[in-house]
Amino acid sequence: MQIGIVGLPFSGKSTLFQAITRTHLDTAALARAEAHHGVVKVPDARLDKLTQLFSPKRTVHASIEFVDVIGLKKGESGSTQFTTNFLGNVKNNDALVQVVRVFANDAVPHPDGSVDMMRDVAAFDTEFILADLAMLETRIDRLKKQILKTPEEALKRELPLLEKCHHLLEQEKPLRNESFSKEELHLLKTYQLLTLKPMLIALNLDETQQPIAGEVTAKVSAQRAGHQTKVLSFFGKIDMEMSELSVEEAKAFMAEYGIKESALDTLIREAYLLLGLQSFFTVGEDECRAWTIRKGMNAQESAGVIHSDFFSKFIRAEVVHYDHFVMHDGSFAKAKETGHWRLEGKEYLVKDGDIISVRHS
Ligand SMILES: Nc1nc2c(ncn2[C@@H]2O[C@H](COP(=O)(O)OP(=O)(O)O)[C@@H](O)[C@H]2O)c(=O)[nH]1
Ligand SMILES: [Mg+2]
Repeated sequence: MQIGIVGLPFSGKSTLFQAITRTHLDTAALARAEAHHGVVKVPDARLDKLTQLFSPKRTVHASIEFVDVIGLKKGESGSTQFTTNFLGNVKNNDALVQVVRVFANDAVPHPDGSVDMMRDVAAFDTEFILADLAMLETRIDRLKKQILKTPEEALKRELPLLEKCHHLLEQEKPLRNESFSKEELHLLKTYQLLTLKPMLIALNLDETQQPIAGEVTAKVSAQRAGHQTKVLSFFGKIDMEMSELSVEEAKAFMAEYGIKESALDTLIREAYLLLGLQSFFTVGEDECRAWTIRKGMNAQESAGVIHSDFFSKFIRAEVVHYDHFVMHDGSFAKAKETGHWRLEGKEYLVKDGDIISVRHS
């Protein structure tokens, strides 16, 4: 799972990236025209408890990869240009965090001349919608020609779906806020549509803007939040400074500024849950581990996340939910007696917190 951090130049992408990955990029690294990648551990109290119960040799947290997406440039007209190169970089991500500048900083001029969060949020939707429309038009044309030659069922099913998407986009509706069936989503997967990617709009505020944080977030939410669009705010500069402190220092720092949760925690939590990700666990004396899947993934698909062989050779999954397991003092036998330990087939929809053991051939 990879989450791309996108946003206009000087919105605070690299600042956020450094805060959540707890890395420090020097001036030279920041200036280089390459994307920065960082793997972030997802904090999970349940995994800590399982580790306590099993005392395994190692514990592996779920992780998400964050990428500081680069390539957004200033065009000849002066305004920001969403090049094919940039859009290509965006495509590789499963979800997006869009950093939007709210902070004022005269030393760092906004590329479009003024700070205007609504304009910047709208700009991304518009550009992504246009890119998706252009791609769909090419595909629809090609598909129609193909159908004339070989009227296959699969092609016939795909055409109305692409036309439905095209119609929504023409009405300026990003696809991530619409509902699609599982089959439709599967068909759409190959197209890597930009507006279908879940998006977390992260408003970057200055510490002096704390009093307006709620108001600003609500304003953007009212206009933009949707099925798979979430809005939150953070304090880029403070959060980066905080990520460089020890745990005790960070606590004191947060108390001083009245911050309840760091950007690191808020963002990882929100990105993970709100962008449709969830965890299941595998447990044992060797390893306790949290695995990341998308909501709606079935047992076979989830097994495939552990190992591709587990997908192809899947027979059944032994499942007990974390809550039930803990309720039975971490005993599989007791969970079995009460029917909380079950054997599930391929199609079983894995739940957040399921403890799974895969039976395979
Ligand atoms: N005052 C203030 N400056 C910030 C904040 N976040 C980022 N900056 C500054 O804005 C500039 C651009 O930030 P950077 O993270 O490199 O932006 P990027 O181009 O989106 O990666 C840097 O000089 C940051 O120090 C913030 O919350 N407040
Ligand atoms: Mg940057």
